[in-house]
Amino acid sequence: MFRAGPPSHTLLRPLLLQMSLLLVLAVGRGLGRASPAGGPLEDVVIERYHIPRACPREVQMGDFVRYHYNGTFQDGKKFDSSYDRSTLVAIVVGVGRLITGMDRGLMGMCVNERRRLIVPPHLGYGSIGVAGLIPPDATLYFDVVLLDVWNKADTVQVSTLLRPPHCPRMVQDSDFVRYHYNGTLLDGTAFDTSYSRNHTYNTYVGQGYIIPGMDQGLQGTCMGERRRITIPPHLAYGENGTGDKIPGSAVLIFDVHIIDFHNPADPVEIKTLSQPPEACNETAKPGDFVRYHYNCSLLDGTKLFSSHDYGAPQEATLGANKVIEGLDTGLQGMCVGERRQLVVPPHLAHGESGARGVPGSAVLLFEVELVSREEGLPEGYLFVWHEDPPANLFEDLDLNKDGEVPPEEFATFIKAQVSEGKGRLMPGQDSEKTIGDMFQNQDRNQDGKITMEELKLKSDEDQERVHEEL
Ligand SMILES: [Ca+2]
Ligand SMILES: [Ca+2]
Repeated sequence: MFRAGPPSHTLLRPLLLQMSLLLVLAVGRGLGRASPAGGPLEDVVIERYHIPRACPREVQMGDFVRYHYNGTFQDGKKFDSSYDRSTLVAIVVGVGRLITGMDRGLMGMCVNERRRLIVPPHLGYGSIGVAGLIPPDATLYFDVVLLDVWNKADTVQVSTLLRPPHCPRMVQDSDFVRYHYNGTLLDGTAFDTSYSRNHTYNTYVGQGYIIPGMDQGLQGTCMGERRRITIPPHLAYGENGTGDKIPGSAVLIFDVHIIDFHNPADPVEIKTLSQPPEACNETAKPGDFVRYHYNCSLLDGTKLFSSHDYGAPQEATLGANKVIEGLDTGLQGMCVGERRQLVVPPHLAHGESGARGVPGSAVLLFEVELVSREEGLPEGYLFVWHEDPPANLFEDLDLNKDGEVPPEEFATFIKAQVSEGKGRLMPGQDSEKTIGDMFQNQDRNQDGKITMEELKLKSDEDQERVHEEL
């Protein structure tokens, strides 16, 4: 019974409000003093018939509680029940908003504890009662179960369930975190879990995208950490609650597991694991054609891809937008034989939407080994001479001296240049295709043969273009 109950309790409320003055008088007369008849007044009788094994907190004066109760008379007849209204009582204890018997009877209670209270009339509705509901001088019997307790002064409580031994970095404001969680009320009722969706919860921290208690509670977590975050309602969903699972004025417990986090300003994190025994003069750079082995996983250890699954190294031309940006960056500057670990944030990997097998916004962990490196050509070039090109290039190309160069002559000549070590083709592409492309470039009228007038070195072309622009 309470004086200022929830709105659903409208019938009883006016009566109870009228009662309050009388009750104050009754209490003032009664407690610990002599009864009008001269004998001592009895106190509320408390029977704790179920005490939960763990009781991290007991109800104190001024705490906010949520509980269910059944109220009966001595003969067992029910006069009131929160169960009938399907709503827990949510109220402050010990400040005179409840009948004194209930204020006292709830003190020291644990969440999920069950009590029977016997409230004598002077701690209930006194010698007047409540018209039509409680007769005068009624002793009241309450069966109470406590489901929630918090205080306006409460802050977010954090307890570490598992902290990884290695924690080089902790979550801070503006980081983007992916985590799993189980959400329960204080009495253990589950209200939500990310595991059922088989998808992490992803959010920025400290930016107001989530409830304030969570924004605070995620601060300082490590990759892989498991943490319990207990949030009072004023830092969660307040008096109104949300949805049909989180009632008003409820304390929320989140057991979170941090999968990964990053900051949108993060670069690729590069760590050399081992260097080749011999000194390395030249390292991989944009344009180079490289072969590398790699293992790719998520930060929680989930394996995603490995070049070892294919039995051959991965191949790529660096700086050509062939691999994700973070990997491209991480391969640059490597010696052949070097091994590196790369931590690649999602904005340099597969972004918010992810890719096949890669969750959205996932940070990727690579272990790479550079197997080989072929010097790239300057941008836009398919073939370069190591020294000056032949003085009479067209004559050299025109093997049968008929004044024109068909594809066969062209290919024969270029291949000879390569095999004699005079020049080289762009690495990383089938040489027939490259030579075909070169021919197409030179056969400017597309008639299948190159003439003396058509033939032009790219370096000369570029030179001309510069002049034209000037
Ligand atoms: Ca010819
Ligand atoms: Ca032509």
